Amino acid sequence: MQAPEDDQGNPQEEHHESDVATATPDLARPPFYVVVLFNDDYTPMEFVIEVLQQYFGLDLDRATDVMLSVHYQGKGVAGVYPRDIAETKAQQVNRHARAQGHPLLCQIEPQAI
Ligand code: TYC
Repeated sequence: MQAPEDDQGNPQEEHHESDVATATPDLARPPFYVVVLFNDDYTPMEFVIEVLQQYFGLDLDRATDVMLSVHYQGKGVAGVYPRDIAETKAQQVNRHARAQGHPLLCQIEPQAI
């Protein structure tokens, strides 16, 4: 295939959409992560409320709201933190839940822009 030329016959750089999209991948990464709780059929509601109070600093009313939102919607945000803190909190919650015999799942996701 012939290289593209401008109207003077000089070779031209080809530009693709993908070049632009990958030009600054690290700058586009959000620095904050959301800690997400997932619903399941077995973890007691009271346990989830306690987790939200103890690990995420929510008061009883807010913890109850978030727990019910997870229960009905399938997932919900417990908090938003820099990545290291978000990872640590998710690990702590999963370890605590497993130690108490509950399947409660906590994961982190990059914060939506
Ligand atoms: N669905 C659970 C129940 O009915 C309660 C629950 C809420 C579990 C939130 C997990 O992240 C969760 N006991």
